[in-house]
Amino acid sequence: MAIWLIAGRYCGHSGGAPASKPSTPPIQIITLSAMETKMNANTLDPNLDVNAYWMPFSHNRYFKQSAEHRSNRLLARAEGSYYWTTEGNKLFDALSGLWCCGLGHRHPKLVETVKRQLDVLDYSPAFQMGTPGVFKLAERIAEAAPAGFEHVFFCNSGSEAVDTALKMALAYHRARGEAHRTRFIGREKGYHGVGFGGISVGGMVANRKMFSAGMLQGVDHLPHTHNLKEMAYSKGEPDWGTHLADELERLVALHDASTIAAVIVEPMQGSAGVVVPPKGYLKRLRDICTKHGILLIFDEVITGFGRMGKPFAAHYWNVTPDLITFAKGVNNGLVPMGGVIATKQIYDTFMTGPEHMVEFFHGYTYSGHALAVAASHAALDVIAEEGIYDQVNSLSKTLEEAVHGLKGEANIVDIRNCQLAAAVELAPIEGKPGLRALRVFEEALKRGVLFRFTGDIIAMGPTFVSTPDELANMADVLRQSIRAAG
Ligand code: PXG
Repeated sequence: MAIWLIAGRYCGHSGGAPASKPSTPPIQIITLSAMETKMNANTLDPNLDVNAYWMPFSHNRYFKQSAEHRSNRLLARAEGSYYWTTEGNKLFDALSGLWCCGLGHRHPKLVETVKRQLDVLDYSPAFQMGTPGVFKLAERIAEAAPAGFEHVFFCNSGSEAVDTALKMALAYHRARGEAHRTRFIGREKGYHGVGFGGISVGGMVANRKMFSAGMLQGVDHLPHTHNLKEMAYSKGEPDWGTHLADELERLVALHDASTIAAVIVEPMQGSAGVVVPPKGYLKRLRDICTKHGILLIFDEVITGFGRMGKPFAAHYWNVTPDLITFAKGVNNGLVPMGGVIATKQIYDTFMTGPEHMVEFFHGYTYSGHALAVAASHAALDVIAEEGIYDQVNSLSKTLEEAVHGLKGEANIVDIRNCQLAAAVELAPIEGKPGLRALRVFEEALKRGVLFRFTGDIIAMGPTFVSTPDELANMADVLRQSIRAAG
């Protein structure tokens, strides 16, 4: 079996992906072992007992109820922009895993790098020790970030990254003698993972109400900017809604700036269903934070490392926060990794007290895990070598045309997009919110596309190595699926 790299860009292997038949001669062929080919074969097990696994953020009962309900939902292998189900069906991956595998699945360079790392060093203690690789990676990530960002703290997920950033904000103010700055401001519909800090600043009611007893105190929320009446069918940033950033001034006036540690927002809200910031909104948040000495945290777990056609959304919107959280794309989802990028000023503020003492009482056993680090080095190499940012910028236009071409279909109430992310919002079936999107999701699986649905929104975040034809086909399958779902 051969893997084709066309003009240096990975497009899948010769085992079946449509992009695998190169129109130009491949510049490199890597042969997979026979054993790997065998391992990738159809692994359908009719006796699989699905009961014990408590699936995260899933309808466990529906999934486990019948084989029909999980048809095409057990994945056996992946390559490039495709998954193969245990039934042997091929699915186009319309969300890059869960927004994390933008470079395509099992990219040969990443796979080889991680395999080589396993032969050299597995785990090394994260505290008071290090590896050359993790220091070098921090340097590379800081270099990729906007000017002023010079330090990187590693963890293992977006949720941990958010909790780390919130702790940094509190401790930073304390170290500066402003321990009274304890409040956080998040945003309605925001998603910042599932730690207690993350759900407290997050704005998703379902993720909050069950755990209300454990919420952080002293958290307020800016209004969300998702308003179909004002902005339905916007291409890119909506014209309406910039004024909603001024709500921050209202909260400052209510509590006094001296009590507020940080504002945290996703530059583009991903989990809420690709809610794109209104023009000038982020800049206005930045200005208000600066005016009042409040830290601005950009949660770039989805927007970091490629999806915006720039290293970070901070570059794309030319707005510089004080802390950036990342995860997912940092190593293409290969090994769990997250982190926080801090400015020199924030880091330096911590560097006080006796030199032999710990400065920041925080960290994880697996901070900077050698495998995650190796995968991330390879991912950063691939992003540069394959011109991923240019590729995303050009594909984004195709995605915009493809999804907005669905306008006019019955049961669609909004279509929106931002760089290589898009969403189609459906009208809910009366009294049964979420059911229409579930039906569309299932119809699309039958037609060979794996979408993400949340509420009645179908979200798309295709891989950076998708082809224009694949994106057009994805939109066409969505059209057919919406029609079939009725
Ligand atoms: N912050 C943001 C902005 C995220 O999008 C997290 C934090 C949490 O990351 P972890 O690694 O702890 O899951 C996320 C995660 C979706 C979807 O369908 C989005 C996420 C995860 C799963 C699904 O949009 N975002």
